[in-house]
Amino acid sequence: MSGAEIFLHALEAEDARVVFGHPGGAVIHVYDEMARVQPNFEHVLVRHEQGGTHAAEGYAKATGQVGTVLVTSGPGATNTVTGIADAFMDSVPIVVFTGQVPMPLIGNDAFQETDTLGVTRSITKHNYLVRSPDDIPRIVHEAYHLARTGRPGPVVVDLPKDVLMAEGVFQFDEEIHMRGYSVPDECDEIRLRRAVRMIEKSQRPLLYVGGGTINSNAAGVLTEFARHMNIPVTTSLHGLGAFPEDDPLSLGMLGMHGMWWANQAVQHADLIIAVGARFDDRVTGMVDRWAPHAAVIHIEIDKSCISKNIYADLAFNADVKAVLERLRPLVKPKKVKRWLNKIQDWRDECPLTYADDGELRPQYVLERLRAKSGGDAVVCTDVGQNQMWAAQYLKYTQPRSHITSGGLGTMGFSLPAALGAGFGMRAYGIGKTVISINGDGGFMMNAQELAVASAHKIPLKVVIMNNNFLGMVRQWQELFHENRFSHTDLTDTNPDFVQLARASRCAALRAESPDQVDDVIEKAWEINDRPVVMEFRVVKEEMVFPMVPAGKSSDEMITSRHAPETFV
Ligand SMILES: Cc1ncc(C[n+]2csc(CCOP(=O)(O)OP(=O)(O)O)c2C)c(N)n1
Repeated sequence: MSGAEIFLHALEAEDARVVFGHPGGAVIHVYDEMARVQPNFEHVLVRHEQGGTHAAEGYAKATGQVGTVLVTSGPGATNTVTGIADAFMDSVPIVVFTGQVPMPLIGNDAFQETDTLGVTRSITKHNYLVRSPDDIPRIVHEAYHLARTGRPGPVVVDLPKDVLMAEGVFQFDEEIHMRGYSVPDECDEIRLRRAVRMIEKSQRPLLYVGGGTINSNAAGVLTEFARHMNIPVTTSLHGLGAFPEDDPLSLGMLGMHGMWWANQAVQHADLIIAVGARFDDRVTGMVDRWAPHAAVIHIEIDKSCISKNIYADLAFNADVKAVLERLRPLVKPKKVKRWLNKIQDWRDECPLTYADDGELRPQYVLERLRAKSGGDAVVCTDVGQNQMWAAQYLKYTQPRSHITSGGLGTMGFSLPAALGAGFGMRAYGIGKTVISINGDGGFMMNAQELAVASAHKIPLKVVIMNNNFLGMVRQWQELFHENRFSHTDLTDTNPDFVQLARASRCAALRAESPDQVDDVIEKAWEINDRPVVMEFRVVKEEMVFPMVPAGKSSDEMITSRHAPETFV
């Protein structure tokens, strides 16, 4: 059979239920075989390859399975680069198959030739150039294995056109033989005993939980561990949902736009147990002054993250779930009433607030969305203010219920990610509503994928927080650039979002004042045969607070635009 047909069978062997793709010359034989063979996966024709990669990310994050992308060579491949980089930063398991010019033409500046391996080398866990059709099953199998194991991430497989056309045999070997790749498991008795001593000694312990906990499917074990130990939990942006935010031990998110009390807890803790987290600069602010009194235990699958930003006094380079399961029976509950009381005082001192003055504010919209969904939803957020408010005001109680672009901060992520999550819900029979939260700027960056959602009747609830500004940049311009709003005002250039949505065959609703919000949400929840876009015309000048200004430390948070001049 042809390399193209072998490739389709290799995808079936990986149980790739949904493939987000876009055809072109280099992969035309694969698309031809798809029409002929009718493989048992669903191919979704995205309208831009970047959308395809984010859709694969959303699918992967919502289901815990590997996402799959198929594109042509040259521009098809380069259009995936942002999504690949995004998946690399955020540890999302996706495999991207790129067409390539025929092998004899590689290096000739052939039509639609790009050095895809070169371009993606630094943003993939691994990448392959396939040289023979017989190698396809092994390489595809390795690619999925690499993407999902250890610290998950993207893998690229470059498929030259002549390899897809050549004849070969489909031979599938379940076993993986890869030299030089293994998943670390540094969790020995000595480390465990040291961890127990450090936990016993501490009086102000804090769990700092990141997305690695969700990747490791360890949210349940972590929750049980924290409750058993009576240790408060703060999460990074990607850790949201790893620990239920309605639990009294939950402090919510920490970091730049985290909860004031969570950052206070960090600054006063005497022990930080970092679980599947990487001490990103949005978490730590100025590293020299972060958690000055705390010893650090770091549980992390990626060795390169250990002691990179924050020194770990004790490290487990191992799977989060495995370590927590072994540690749990060795530790006794902590008596930390004074510590918990102190945190409660901080909560009371500086709660999250916004003005209640009759204007339509994004925080109110999010509170009403939360009331409607009851937390039983998968929420995909974009980048900017909408992302931070959604992290603050939608309370997450389940793993895989919050999906965002954290590391790369990719505007245009939310809508295609939600599309992928929607397909994931369908493929795995998960009955959750998928909500996509967007700013008006970011929405325009991948708005073309609305048509795909409506074509497939994916009932996304798409929210546009329209402040007619690139809001987060506007916020920085107001705070740090003396109100010079250079190229951030979109008032006269935004489209009519309701018309745009209707032109894409979606339902569309708009609210312009707080009293219209519930009505719009109610109506949106009644529509389940297509996507529905809700435009909320919110005030322009709202800012996200609290905030650690860039380069400041976690105890220098500002809480309003009139707050101390610490940041000037
Ligand atoms: C692809 C990309 N380009 C630029 C930026 C820089 N950036 C970060 S937030 C932001 C403004 C986002 O505006 P909008 O989408 O309207 O959301 P809001 O902040 O108003 O919620 C920009 C331009 C980015 N993160 N990603």
